[in-house]
Amino acid sequence: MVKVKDLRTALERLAEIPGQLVETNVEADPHAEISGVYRYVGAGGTVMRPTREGPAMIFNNVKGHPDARVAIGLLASRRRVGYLLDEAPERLGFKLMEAVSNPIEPVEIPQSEAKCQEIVHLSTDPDFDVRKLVPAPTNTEEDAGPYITMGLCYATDPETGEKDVTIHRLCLQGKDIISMYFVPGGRHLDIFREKYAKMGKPMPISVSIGVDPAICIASCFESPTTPLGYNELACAGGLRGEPVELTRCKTIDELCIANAEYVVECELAPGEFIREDINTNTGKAMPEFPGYIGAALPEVPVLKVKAVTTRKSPIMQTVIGPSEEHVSMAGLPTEASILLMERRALNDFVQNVYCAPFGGGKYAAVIQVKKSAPIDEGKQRQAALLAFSAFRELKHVFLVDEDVDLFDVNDVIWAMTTRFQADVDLIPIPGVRLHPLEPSSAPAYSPSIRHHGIACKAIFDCTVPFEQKDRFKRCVFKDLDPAKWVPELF
Ligand SMILES: [Mn+2]
Repeated sequence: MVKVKDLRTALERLAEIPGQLVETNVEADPHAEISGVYRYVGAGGTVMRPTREGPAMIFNNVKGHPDARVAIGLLASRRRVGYLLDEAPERLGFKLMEAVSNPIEPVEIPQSEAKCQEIVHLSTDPDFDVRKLVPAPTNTEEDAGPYITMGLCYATDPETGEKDVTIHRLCLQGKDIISMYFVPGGRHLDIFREKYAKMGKPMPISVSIGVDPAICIASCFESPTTPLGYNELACAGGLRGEPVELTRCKTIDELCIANAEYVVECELAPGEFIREDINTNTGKAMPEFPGYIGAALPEVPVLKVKAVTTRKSPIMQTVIGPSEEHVSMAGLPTEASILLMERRALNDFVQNVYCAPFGGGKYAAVIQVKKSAPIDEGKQRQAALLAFSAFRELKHVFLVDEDVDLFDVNDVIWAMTTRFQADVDLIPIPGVRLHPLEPSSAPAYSPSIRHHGIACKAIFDCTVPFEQKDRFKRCVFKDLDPAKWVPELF
């Protein structure tokens, strides 16, 4: 198998595995068609049905962009992420937990060795237009415009010199103008942005697109697992066992990912804002991970594009917000964050964690525990409380025993059906801050909610009380090797 070190080698590896990658030479319009097609091919996640788990896909013939290709759905399957990170799918949370605990800092390589600068387009060129250079899809016909959905935004704290990398939704608004959305609530780049704004200085940001999938996943870690000052690129280094390579940008004082397909070199203008749907007036931004289209905001910060650099024949990477790809990117770091917290507090009481697709990777976690003695009764609820501390955007925790397959949502709901009584096993936690994109967390929905983005979180304890375990034994079938009868299936 080819070693994965960038987007191209990731695609090469998938091409070696049956059913993991398809290509089309039929022309596709980045305006609504690429996402429209992939919805049927393999988006999954919280996308409206019909959709399914399927292969990743490459569009070789992109309307208006003769030199480019577009890759989508690279991470839209847990099994596929396993192939790309060299790990069994059910162990991915543990692999990320190890990586984030054993980071390897990125290194800088000379520009002459950085593939991302094979071609350089400067914004001082009179023909420069980021919309013509970067084939960013408009995901639905209502969207505010073309969005860079897989851009690794890299910037530096102007006071401490500390670095951060995060993925933000970036809308191409003009020939050298991009709007940048920050979810309110102290995202690390937003803290940097406020510091630059106070100094009245533009903030250099490099946006690297089309990179090693380990970087896309590691960049989705958040506080408290990766607090302010933790460069998530070091976690990507930990995942691969070698450092991420960076190089110096051409026009701004910042580094970018050396093997990226595209780098958009930008400066965030202090005190400048733009209405997100300035070009469409639809009131809509783009499809977001909870499965609904995000509202266009009246005021979002403005990036001034200074240059676009690319590899030769670059491959644009994109994601459908509500797809399984988001579940992988957000959910795996969340699983790792919860596991890390549980290990520290409760040793190995928690067996595994699954941030299931129905929560978009953020809102729902299934936690599997093993009660071995009377003293373990109640520890499962302590485990749930720890999970809420490990990740603040968690809404629902489902607790199951060791004989339930936590990755099989049917098995989890079976546990809820036969091991759960709502009056004693449903634990509501009202008035807790959640996330602005979750639409039921709004005063209009419930009188208990004081502000938009506050929720009644809940624990669903679907575990058997320890002293009653004997009454809840699942049917035991004869242990044998089925391959004797149907070798073609096993
Ligand atoms: Mn961070």
